[in-house]
Formats: sequence, structure tokens, C-alpha cells
Amino acid sequence: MRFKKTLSLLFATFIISSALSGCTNKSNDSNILYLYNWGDYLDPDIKTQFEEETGIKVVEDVYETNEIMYQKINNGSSKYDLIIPSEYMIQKMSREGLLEEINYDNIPNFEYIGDNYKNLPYDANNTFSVPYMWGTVGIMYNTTLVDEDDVIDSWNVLWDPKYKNEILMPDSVRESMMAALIKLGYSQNTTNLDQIALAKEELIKQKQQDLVRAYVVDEVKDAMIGGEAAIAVVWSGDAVIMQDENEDLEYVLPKEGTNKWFDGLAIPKGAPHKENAEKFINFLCRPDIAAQNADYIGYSTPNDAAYELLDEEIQNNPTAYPDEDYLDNKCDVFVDLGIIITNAYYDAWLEVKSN
Ligand code: N2P
Repeated sequence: MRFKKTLSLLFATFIISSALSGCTNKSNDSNILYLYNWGDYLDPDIKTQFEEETGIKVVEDVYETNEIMYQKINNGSSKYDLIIPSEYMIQKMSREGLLEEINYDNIPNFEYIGDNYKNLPYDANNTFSVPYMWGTVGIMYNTTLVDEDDVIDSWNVLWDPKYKNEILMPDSVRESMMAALIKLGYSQNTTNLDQIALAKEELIKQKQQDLVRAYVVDEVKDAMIGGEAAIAVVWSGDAVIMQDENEDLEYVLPKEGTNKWFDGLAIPKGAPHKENAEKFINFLCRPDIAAQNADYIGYSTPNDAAYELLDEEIQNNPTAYPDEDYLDNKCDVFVDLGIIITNAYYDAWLEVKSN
């Protein structure tokens, strides 16, 4: 008797759970979008708004660098629908056949993207990517922690022995190498192996002289806001957020020049929910949403209509929207350097990190 009861209970549980899982599976299959994004790079409310409007749930994982994202996508075990690589990585991934072509029938809001951000050399017809945010790399310093007689306007400060244990460097190969290459007077896209080796030596010297407090990515924000270090190399949008939180922080674009970057929304090859990804891209390009997002994360929008909706204070903030002259004449954009040179950069960086 008791046995029978247990059995029927078991049976009932089985029926109910399979019905339930049938249900969730179905919604899992079609009403979901797996987003692989940088940390702190999307207003969480926007995910909710999108879900309410479309019934599509956005499930987000985060990465800290292009290289980490690339590895995960390239090894093929993950099934993401949407990623946000920077321009050189879009160039590399499209060359390697790792990206889907975007169906612009599904992205009418692309019309709001400004001409300055469309059809750039890394993706000439925006075949594989829709501009998301852009910015610069600069030096952030705490005015109360640097020598008040110092004029901080050069990459040289990152090698000033005065700032022992006070410098935060990006734990990201291209950005750190860029600072060293430009300091030495070379191009941030150099393919010259001797120059790459010299830049590596420069970074090793910086480390051996104990100037580097840590190599960090997203942790840089808390550290600088909390006054834990005097100087950091940061992305402009993070600088905007840090300056909101700590008025002692200044952001400078070095006089020697720097990197200007463009991040784009892209769909990995074989993404299970390509149409959902395109719906979300379209949603992110809607001017009110793009403005809300840029306002929240601090980064600069390539969406002209969204820019018009931003507070004047943000529109005129030189950290987010620097002088055009500097952008045009002092900045370079990273390019994909091909496998051999890219590996030379990776090896150099590994040596710096493990030294
Ligand atoms: C946000 C990272 C921005 C990416 N945490 C810069 N390309």
C-alpha cells in the first residue's frame, strides 16, 4: 500500500517535472539571448526593459579584455548570441570567420549611428558590427597624490621613479604595450619585432622599479575612487564614472598621442539566437535607450540622436567627448596585426607579467 503510494507520487512528480521542464525548455529555446559583455558596460535596467517589451530574456556573462572574450569564442564551447569586441578584434574575428553577417532589415535604428562611426576601415560596410561605444585611453591621476609641481601630460610619468607603487597599469596587452610604444616614439600598431621587444623591456623596467602597484582592468575604478593609487591608465568612460565619484581625479590625454577605440555589437558564428541578438542590437540603437545606457555607463555614444538627448554637462565633458583636433591628429586606432605579430605582442606581454 505504502509502496504503491510512493510509486504514484513518484510518477506524479515525474509528470509534473517533465511538463515543467518542457515548458522552460521551450522558452529557453526561443526567448533568450546570451550576451557576453565587458564588465560594467550595460545599464542593467535596459535588460529588464527589453525583456518587458519583447519577452526575450537577456542572460549576461562578462569579460575584462578582448583577448579573454576571443579565446572563449574561438574555442567554440560557448554559445553566445552577442559579443562586444573592439575594432581590431572585430577585424581579426571577421577575418577568421568567427562572426555572422548582420541582417540590417532587423536593425532600422542603425540610421541613428553617426557617419563618423560608420563604415570605418575595421569593418568597411558594417557587415559584422554595429557601433556601440567609443572612447580613448588616457592617464588618470589623483591631484592630492601627485607632486603639485608636476605637469602630468605625458606617458613619461608612468616611468617616473617618484611614483613607486603608485601606478595602476591595464591588464590588457594592447593598451599597456601602446603606452610603452608611444613613449619610445613608435607606432601603437608597430609590426617591427625590435620595437615590440623594446616596448616589452620598457614595461619590465617599469615593473622591476616597483612603479606598478597592480595590473588591473575593472578593479581600477574602485581603487582610484578610493584613492589607493596616484596614477592609472584607463578607458575614458571609466574615467567619467570615477570623476563623478571623486573630484580629485583628473583625466589627461598625453601630448604624444594615444589610442582611440570603437567597440561594436557583433554576433558570433552559429549563434543560436541570431534574431534575438538583432532585436537587442536594434533596441540598443533606439535613441532614448542608447542615451540612457551611455549616461549610465559613462562611455561615449556613436549614436547621433542619442547624443542630442544627453545632458549638456555630459555633451560638454571633455573626458567623454574630447577636442576633435586631438582625436583627429593625435590618436590612432588599433588594427589587427595578423597572427605572427599578434603572437609577438602576447609573448611580450606574458614576459612582462611573469617577470
Ligand atoms: C568597460 C570596458 C570598456 C571597453 N568596462 C573599452 N574598449
